[in-house]
Amino acid sequence: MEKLIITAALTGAEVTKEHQPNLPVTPDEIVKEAEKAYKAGASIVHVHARKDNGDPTQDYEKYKEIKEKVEAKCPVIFQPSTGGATWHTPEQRLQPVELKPEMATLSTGTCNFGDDIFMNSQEYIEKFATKMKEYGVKPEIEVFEPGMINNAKRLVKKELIEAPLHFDFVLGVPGAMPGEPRNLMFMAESIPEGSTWTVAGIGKYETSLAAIAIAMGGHVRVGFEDNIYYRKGELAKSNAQLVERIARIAKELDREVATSDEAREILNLK
Ligand code: KMH
Ligand code: ZN
Repeated sequence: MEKLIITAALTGAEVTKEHQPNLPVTPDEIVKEAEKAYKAGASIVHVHARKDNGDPTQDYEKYKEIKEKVEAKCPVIFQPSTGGATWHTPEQRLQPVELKPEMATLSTGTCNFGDDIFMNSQEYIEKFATKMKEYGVKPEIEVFEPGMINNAKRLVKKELIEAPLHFDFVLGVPGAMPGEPRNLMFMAESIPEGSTWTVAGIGKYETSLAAIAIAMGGHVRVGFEDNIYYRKGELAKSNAQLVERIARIAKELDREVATSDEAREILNLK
C-alpha cells in the first residue's frame, strides 16, 4: 500500500471556542496548530479562516496571512477551503484560490448541512473548477453524497478537472450521507479507477472510518472541523492529538505515514 496521507482540518466554519476551547481561530493560533499537526504526522492542513471575532470568513487577506505564516514554519501542504460557510456567496468562497495554493477543496454538489443547505449548483461547480484549472490548483473533490461523484465525472468530460482525481468522502454530516462503513465501501468503489481518496468521518464516525480507510489503502482526515472529541465526553486537547492517534493506528496496521513531499508525489502535485 502507498504511504498514508493524514490531513488535519484545523478549524472549519462551524465550531466555536464555546464548543471547543482549543479551537484555533486567529491566524497565529491556526499557524501554531498547523505546525503541531505537521509534527504529529499531518502532511496536509485544510484551512478555514476566521475574522477576529471568530466568525468564518473567506477573506483573501486573512488566507494570505495564514498561508505565508504556515509556509514559513513548515513544508506542510496548505489546502484552503472553497466551501466556506453555508451562507458565503460563491464569489466569497473562491477568494483563497487567488493565492494559487497547491490544493483547494472543490465540493461537487448540493446537500443538506445540519439545518442549512450547502449550495453548489452546476454553474458554480464549473466556475470553481475552471478557476482552479487556470491557476494550477489541484482540487480535493469533497463529496457528501454519491451523486457528487457523478458531478466530478462530468467535470472530467468537460475537461475542467483531470485524472488522477483525489476525493474526500465527508460522511456523517447531519442531513447528508451517514458514516456507516458500508457507505465508505460504496463511495470508494464508485470513483474512477486510479483516483486517490481520503475520508473525513464527522463526529463519532471519525476514528472508526479512519481505521477502516487505513486498512483499505485510503487516506484520512481528522481535526476539529470534523470532530472536537478525543473520545465520548472528552474534548481533544489539540488537532495534533487527533493526528497522533491516526499515526499510531497506522503504525499498528503497518502503514507508513507520508511526509509532505511523499504526499505531493502520491497526489501528483506539480
Ligand atoms: N463548511 C461547510 C459548509 C470545504 O471546506 O470545502 C463546507 C466545507 C467544505 O467545509
Ligand atoms: Zn472545510
